[in-house]
Amino acid sequence: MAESPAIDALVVGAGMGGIYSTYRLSRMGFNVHCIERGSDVGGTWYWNTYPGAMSDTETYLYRFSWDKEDLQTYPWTHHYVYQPEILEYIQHVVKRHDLRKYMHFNCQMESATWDESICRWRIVCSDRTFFARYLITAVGILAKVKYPKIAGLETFEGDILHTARWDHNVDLKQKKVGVIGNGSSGVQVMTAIAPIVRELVSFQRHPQYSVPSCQGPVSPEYRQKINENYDKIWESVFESSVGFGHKESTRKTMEATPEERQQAFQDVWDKGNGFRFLFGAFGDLTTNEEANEEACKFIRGKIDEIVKDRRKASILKPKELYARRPLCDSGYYDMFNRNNVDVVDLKANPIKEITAKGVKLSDGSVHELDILILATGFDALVGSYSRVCVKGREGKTLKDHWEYGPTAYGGVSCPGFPNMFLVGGPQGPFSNFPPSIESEVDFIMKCIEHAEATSDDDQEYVNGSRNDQANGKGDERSSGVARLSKKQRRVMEVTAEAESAWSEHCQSIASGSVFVKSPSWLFGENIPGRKVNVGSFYFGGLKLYRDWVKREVSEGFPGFHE
Ligand code: NA7
Repeated sequence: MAESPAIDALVVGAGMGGIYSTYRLSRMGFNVHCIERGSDVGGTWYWNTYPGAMSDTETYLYRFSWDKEDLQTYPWTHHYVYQPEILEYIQHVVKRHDLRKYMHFNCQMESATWDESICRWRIVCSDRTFFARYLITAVGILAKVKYPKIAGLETFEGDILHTARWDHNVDLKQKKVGVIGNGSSGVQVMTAIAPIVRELVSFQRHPQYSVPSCQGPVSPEYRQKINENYDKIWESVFESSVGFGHKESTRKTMEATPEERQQAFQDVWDKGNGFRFLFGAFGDLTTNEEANEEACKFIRGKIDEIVKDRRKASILKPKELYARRPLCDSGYYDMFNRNNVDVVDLKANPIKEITAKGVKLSDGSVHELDILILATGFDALVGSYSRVCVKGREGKTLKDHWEYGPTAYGGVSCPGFPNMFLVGGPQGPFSNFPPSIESEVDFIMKCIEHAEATSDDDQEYVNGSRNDQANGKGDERSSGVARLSKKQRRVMEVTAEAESAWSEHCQSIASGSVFVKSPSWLFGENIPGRKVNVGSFYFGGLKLYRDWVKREVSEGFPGFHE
């Protein structure tokens, strides 16, 4: 196995978080490498290639904010981007900034161990070992696929497809298709394939609230307006709570008259987007159950209007609060008006088993299928870390650290894991993902700059190692590291107290929100046996997160050891 020379930083993952981290570190003059277990860049958008896969952030904001020229010139045609275009955009960014030269594909991190004697992470990968001073894990929040445990699944004789591992060789045309799961992935895949399959059955456990996306082509005038205002637009995104580019209301739902409420909901329904619906009409839908129920009534009313078949409409109408990650769609409810589409209420009639021929329900009925699609989601947040053994100081593992639920200071740092930074880790901001990733990476880079600034004595060593790298010379682990002085071994490591305070802060904000009232992947409740962790995200919003980062930086990183 190849043993790579010691490097300044290793980035794990070449999705949007890993790409931005690699970009920043390379521009800071670091000797950075980026490994990716897939065969190319893209992360989520490399793996999730099912029909209909689309970002529900509007196109102009599903971008990196830091390359204005590219923002203004890169072509896009519709209000939302589908997976192939997102992947192309990501590949384009990597090419434009010449980042591929730092990347190793088909390379999986297997373990990472902090080596106190050399003040570095020893990262063992499938085909090489790195010794890195900084370890940045951008391994994806929704990367570990969740397969359901259903009796007899392996006996099914047709094709089984998971939305996150799509096999494009399987032809859906005129096939009898069943879909288990109706989250974002299920809603998108069903809406996309309904017109081409012979029969489509949605095996639905919890019904979902979904609003129109209002996908459609953009006019040249619209694009020009965006281009002219990009600076202001990003400014307002970073000053907002969820970062989706729409106005966030502060108006209280119950202070409006019933007519005003109806109109306000209708306005955001007409404009489209789940986040706009949840945060744009009123400011208290996620904190006040009575207000939330008003939104529920509105959407249930829409389902009744749209879906003609009363039985289907009744199954599709959620009874719980509107308290999961909001969804939007391109005609999901309307799809059930097609004669070839049906929905089965698994709450009333659960799946008994999967047989060779299809899905057998508890009442004994069997739905014969050619293809079974699993849109059953992910082991979110911690799932990606369960594949690897990360050992920090004194042999403490990340698994030990997360025994009572995943935590990370500002979403990026854990006590006992020096110089390791997580992108998209637990307790990061719950918002539109690209600006959330950028905010975290910006914080991480500030931490690294701070660590470097406190190591002035390093200059000779650091320059030496970089020169060695540039000259293609040997392994500084045996040469350079021996020259390290105590001062040079300063690292960024958060204190246990600071992390617990952050964690309590996350829990207290989440406890005041309706999100915790509905079981979902946000709190790990989709994984049987997993302890529910209400503090798994920071629900304070993007602006407050960034304000907190600014304070942390200006006050000299009080959360970290001296
Ligand atoms: P989600 O949102 O976790 O949805 C998974 C769906 O699969 C959901 O409807 C689940 O029903 C259903 N599910 C999971 N296991 C089973 C079993 N055993 N039986 C029946 N139904 C099951 O994943 P997605 O991929 O759609 O979306 C994840 C995120 O990606 C999304 O929020 C966006 O941020 C992008 P349940 O609701 O648990 O009853």
